[in-house]
Amino acid sequence: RSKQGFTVFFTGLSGSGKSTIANALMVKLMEMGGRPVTLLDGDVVRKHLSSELGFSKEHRDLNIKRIGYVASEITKNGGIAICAPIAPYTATRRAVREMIEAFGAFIEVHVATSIEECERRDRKGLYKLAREGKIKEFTGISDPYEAPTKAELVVDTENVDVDHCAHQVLLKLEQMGLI
Ligand code: GGZ
Repeated sequence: RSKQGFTVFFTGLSGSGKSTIANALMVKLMEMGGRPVTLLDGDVVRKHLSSELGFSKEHRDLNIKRIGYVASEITKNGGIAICAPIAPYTATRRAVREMIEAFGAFIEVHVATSIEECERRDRKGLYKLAREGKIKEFTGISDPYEAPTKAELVVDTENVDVDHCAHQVLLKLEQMGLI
C-alpha cells in the first residue's frame, strides 16, 4: 500500500532561507522517487495564483489559504506538497493545518533565522527599502510575524547550512513514517 500524502509547510521571515531549504528538500524527495513533489514557493505563488493580492492581513490570509487549499488537494491525492510562504499569522497557519490534516500529515517547519540576521543578509535589498519606508507593511519591520510555538521542527540557518537543514526535515519525515 502506498504511503499517505503530506505537506511540509515552511514559515519564516523574508530572507530567512525558506526557499533555499524548500528547494533542497524538493530535490532530495524527488531523488527518492515514488510520489510527485510540488513546490509552492511564496513569490512564485504570488506571481501565478495571488497576483492581485498585497500585504494587508486580509490579503496575506487569503494568499495562505489558497496555498493551503492547493496543498490539501495534493495531499489528498497522495502527493507531497512543499509550501514556503512567510505565513506570519498563527491562526491562519492553524486553519491550513486543519484543512490538510483532514487528508494527510502536516509538518510545520519554522525557519527561525532572526530578524537581525535577515536584515544583515538583505539579499534582495528589501529590508533597506522597508527601513526607508519605501515598502510598507514589511514583515518584521512594520508588520507582525507571529513565531510558531508548536512547529514540528525548528531549523537554524545561522549556524547550520541549507543542506543540513533539509536533511533534518527528511529525518523528521522518516521518524513520522511518511517516507
Ligand atoms: C513581506 C514582502 C513584502 C512585505 C514584498 N512584507 O523574500 P521575498 O520578498 O522574495 O519573499 C517575500 C514575499 C512574501 O510573500 P509571501 O506570499 O510569502 O507573504 S505572506 O505569506 O505574508 O502572504 C518578499 C516579498 O514577497 N515582499 N512586500 N510588505 N514580504
